Amino acid sequence: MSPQASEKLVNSSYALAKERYAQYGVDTDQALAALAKISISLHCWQGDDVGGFEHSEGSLGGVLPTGNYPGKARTADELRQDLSAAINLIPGTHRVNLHSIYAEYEGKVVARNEQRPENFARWAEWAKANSLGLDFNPSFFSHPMASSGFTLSSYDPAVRNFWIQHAINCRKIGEYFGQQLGTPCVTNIWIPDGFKDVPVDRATPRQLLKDSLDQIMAEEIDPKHNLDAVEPKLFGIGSESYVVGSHEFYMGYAVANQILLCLDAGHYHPTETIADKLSSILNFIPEVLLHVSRGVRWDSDHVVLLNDDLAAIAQEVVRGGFLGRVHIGLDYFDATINRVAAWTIGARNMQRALLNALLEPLDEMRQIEKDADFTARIALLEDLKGLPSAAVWDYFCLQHEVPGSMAIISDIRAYEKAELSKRG
Ligand code: RNT
Ligand code: ZN
Repeated sequence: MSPQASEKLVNSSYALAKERYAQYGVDTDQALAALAKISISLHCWQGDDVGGFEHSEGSLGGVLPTGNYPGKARTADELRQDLSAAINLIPGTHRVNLHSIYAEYEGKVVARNEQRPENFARWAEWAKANSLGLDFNPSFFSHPMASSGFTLSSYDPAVRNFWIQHAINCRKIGEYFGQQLGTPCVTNIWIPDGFKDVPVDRATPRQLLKDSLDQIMAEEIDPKHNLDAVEPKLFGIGSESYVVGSHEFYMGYAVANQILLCLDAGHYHPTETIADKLSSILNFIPEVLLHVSRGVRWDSDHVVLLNDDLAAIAQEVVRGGFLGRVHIGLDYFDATINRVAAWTIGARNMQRALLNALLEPLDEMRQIEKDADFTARIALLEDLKGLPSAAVWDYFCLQHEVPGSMAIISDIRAYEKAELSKRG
């Protein structure tokens, strides 16, 4: 089909869809305007399987990328180029989420606990030039000082202090990103600390972690520039029996200190969803960070699908009126498929889930529930699933000058041929 014919089809399909939604009292133009305001934070680590550019020794702390699809980014320039390729296929304005292992040292190696904003100046420049926001993460892995499996909760004060200093520096780097880009950087702390087997003392490591966090957070930083988040986990590979930074631990810490809690969709029991947590937690803390991901059995990090779990997350954010208080980030790493496609498909799925939620006749749904008419509620909710949201999505892509639906794959293949296939 020619581009003109395809554009015509998108326009006429949208006109029909607009009428269908109007029957339910939903204004599709309004939904699209709301969707255009939502930024997704793209996790840079999908581009090189959480490798980073320090090439220092040490395990990933249970984070386990698998696969060997060719073409992964080997340098910061390649990673930025790949990120740009994905961003060009994602409608709207977005953000990039960095880890401290993606610093650029320009030849002279800087210790992990001595990083400074200048080591990220090229990232900030690039983000500014491309109108992107930046988010950040201290990296408590891939380093000899993390080889015991413990960092901020280590019994060894030298190890603890090393990582405390690292996190203090990272908050300053977050502040710098916020100042440079005029949008607050969310700096998120996740540590791998935990025991493979049943521990004797569950209390001391948590007391040590609390004390470390208190030292890290001691300096006040203007929330206009940097926002702090902490990320819990139920279990990891190598920490099956006990994780120091559990959900209760960090929820308590976030509430007590009025910082952000990071909810990673892959960090809970298989039947426990993060969607249900938002409306509870947001009574007690101002904002939340999401790590949208997909757990499959013991792995927490598959590419996000447009499935019921994702729909529920988007519905909770939209129905609860929480769009202004929830920072949406992605967190997964699949090395068995084209990495630009992994970013693009996951981010677009997040947007499609949000669009579906924005296309709901919320007032009517609320009234039905208030009236306790649960029969009408199930009937309406099931009915909505068949409405033509794909036509609205394609129109959104057209508005933002990116390919709609399956059309992304030809751009991804072209980029693979021109760029990724040349990498050794
Ligand atoms: C690990 C956490 C964490 C990491 C990234 C690399 O279980 O989800 O967010 O995935 O920081
Ligand atoms: Zn995460």
